[in-house]
Amino acid sequence: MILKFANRFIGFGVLLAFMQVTYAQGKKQPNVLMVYVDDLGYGDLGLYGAKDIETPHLDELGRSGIKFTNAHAAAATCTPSRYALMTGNNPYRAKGTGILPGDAALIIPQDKITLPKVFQKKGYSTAIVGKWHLGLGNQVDKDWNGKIAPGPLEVGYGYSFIFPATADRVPTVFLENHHVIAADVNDPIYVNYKQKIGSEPTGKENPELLKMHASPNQGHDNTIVNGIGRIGWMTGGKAAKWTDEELTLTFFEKAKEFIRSNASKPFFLSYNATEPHVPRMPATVFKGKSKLGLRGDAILQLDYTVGELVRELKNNGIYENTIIIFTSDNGPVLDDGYVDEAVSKTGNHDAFGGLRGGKYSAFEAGTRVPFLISWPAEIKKGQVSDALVGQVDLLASFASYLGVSYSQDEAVDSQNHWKSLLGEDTKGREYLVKSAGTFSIIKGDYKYIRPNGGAKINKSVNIELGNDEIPQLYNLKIDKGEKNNIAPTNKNKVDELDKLLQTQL
Ligand code: NG6
Ligand code: CA
Repeated sequence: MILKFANRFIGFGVLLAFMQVTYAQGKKQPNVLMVYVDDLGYGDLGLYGAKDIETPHLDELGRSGIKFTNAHAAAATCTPSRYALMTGNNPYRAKGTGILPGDAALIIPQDKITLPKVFQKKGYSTAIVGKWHLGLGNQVDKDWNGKIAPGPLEVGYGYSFIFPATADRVPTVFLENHHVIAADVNDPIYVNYKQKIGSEPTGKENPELLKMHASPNQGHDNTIVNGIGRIGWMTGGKAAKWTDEELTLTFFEKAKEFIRSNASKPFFLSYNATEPHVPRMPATVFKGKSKLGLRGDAILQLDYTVGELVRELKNNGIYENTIIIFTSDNGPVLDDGYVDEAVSKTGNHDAFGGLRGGKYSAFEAGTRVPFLISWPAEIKKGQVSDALVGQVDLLASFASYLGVSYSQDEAVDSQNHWKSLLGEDTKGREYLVKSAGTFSIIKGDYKYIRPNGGAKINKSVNIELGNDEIPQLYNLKIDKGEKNNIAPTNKNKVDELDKLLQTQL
């Protein structure tokens, strides 16, 4: 009895001591809101130089913390970049990390550390709302009408409200945790990426039903949903199919709900916006609001959304101690498969921010993306950082800050750059490897692109891919636009970087 009492007393003492430490430090674990957007360019925000579109909420976010000028996605398309962000491994380390179809199986290993697991290990509530595009289930062939697993819940998220792949791929449905929302046994959903199924109209057979046409030779002419031809075929699920104009409203309401109900405990929320990826079909109230056509309108909607999320944090009194990270999975593209006036209305707007290439490209516009971080309680406002940082580093950086350990071979490419993220270190990485068709490496002022015999231009999207049979070397400090290949006159540097790159593959 006495022993029991003594035990309790000691337990209480420990608790008290712990409370005193926390109290003495005066610090509560910060919340983290990670806004990961789709295909936004280095030049698309006011803060990064855009003049023909106004992005006040995002500019304000950047001004209240740090704007990074040298931050990179691991690849120039969605799936591989997201794979790296989630796993801390560059995408070329695993097979099948290219752009996934909408019926793909999950590609994130369940037995290894992931970015959300870092937070879960510290008792955070974790959630993902928005685009997924990392596969679902154990196989392609799956029952969309029952439980769909594994998925986000099996790799670190406690709550998930997603769409499976991209807005232009079937199935055009939402999944909450393991189930499709509004799935109906009497109208079962079937998905196929090999051949047409069911009798729903397709863009190819019924172009008269389209409200937005596909660009020539760019697919997007399979099953029509909401007047838009998609990639892949789907049948059934009448009640489950989304209306594009409601996508973002649905996502940010879910995100706000999560913020509200977790306001009193630390959380990690991945908000994966779909803008400005195709099909650009924002809420009607945003249509025609920018002078850049629907792509610009979608960016305005994104800016508004981020403003709303910040407002929600403020309303709940947790804005000051929330780290907000904003970045994009890859660079911009104008015509990515639909006739939506992105090209004809772009005018003087330079989504590429003066960089060469674009989405799909090894040139800088493919992977160098806007990257903002704010944390009013800890990060000095108004900073601009040229530190070299990779999205792949978020895993190790947060793990180090939170004191979470994992075996290094689980996330080999992720480095701890916590100090760079806070603006306390201005150098960042020693070097960074990127994979987009061909491999490239940035070290200091130099960027080397390995020779590759692939196509030089993707003609449909009108983007230079960065491929060349000869080595390319650019001095990014004086030639951000990668115009002047100095490889022929800098053989030593080429050799040095080629060797270094080899050690990373
Ligand atoms: C491409 C699609 C493009 C887009 C992209 C994925 C064609 C011709 N183009 O294959 O429209 O969906 O995949 O974009 O099908 S990403 O940002 O999710 O990687
Ligand atoms: Ca993307």
